[in-house]
Amino acid sequence: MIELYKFGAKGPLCDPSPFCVKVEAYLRMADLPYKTHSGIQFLRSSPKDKLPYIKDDGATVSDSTFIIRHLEKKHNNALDGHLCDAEKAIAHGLTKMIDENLYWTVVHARWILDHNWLIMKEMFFGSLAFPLKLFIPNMIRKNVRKGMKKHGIGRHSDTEIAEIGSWDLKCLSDVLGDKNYFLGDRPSSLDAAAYGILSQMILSDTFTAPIFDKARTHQNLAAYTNRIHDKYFADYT
Ligand SMILES: N[C@@H](CCC(=O)N[C@@H](CS)C(=O)NCC(=O)O)C(=O)O
Repeated sequence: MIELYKFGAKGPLCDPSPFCVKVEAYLRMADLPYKTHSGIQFLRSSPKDKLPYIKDDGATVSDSTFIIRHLEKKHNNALDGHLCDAEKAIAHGLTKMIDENLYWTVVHARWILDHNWLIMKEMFFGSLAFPLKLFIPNMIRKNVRKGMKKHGIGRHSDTEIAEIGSWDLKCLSDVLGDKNYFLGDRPSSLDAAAYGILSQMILSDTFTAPIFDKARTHQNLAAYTNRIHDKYFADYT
């Protein structure tokens, strides 16, 4: 049985990490049986110090992209087997846009916008013992800010970061159009990645940000996210 290590459900989201949601959505869309282990402590046992990772028949695979490639290979291209090479290329390109670009606008909205940071602090560090809770959360936030600067996204203003995200959202909305899934009538790994990020932006009302408002203005993306949620994640309300 595949074992998925993740942070753990928050409200309607099976996980606050888009990458953990991506892998879980893949497993559900491909109808592969799995069980989950939830907790921030699994960061310590993760080979790449990040979540998600999986254990599968004695192999440990870390990073959502490697996990999905591993599962596709092992299970006869369960989700992407019906795609032609050009569609596979589109799926790859859009998935990387989501993972490497749009993702950072969610990180920015949650960790950097002050009103959301207050919520994050309570949500993830509220149970820390005194006096750890006085400095650990701020230290981690500082590291996130530093990482964003090194990446480059952190050098833009709040408005510019939201604008960068809005270009990606328009691109997703235009590709989806009025189709059921991004590449037709059947889900592909791109849908797992898209649901991973869009669920964070559209389904949860814990955090508020201009980029989340923007996501909801794309009616096809909002309807799509709710549709995927109802079909594959109805057990999370
Ligand atoms: N490229 C990785 C990214 C995973 C990732 O960034 N996970 C974040 C949560 S969204 C994480 O584990 N952060 C914890 C940390 O950096 O300490 C993937 O696709 O799985």
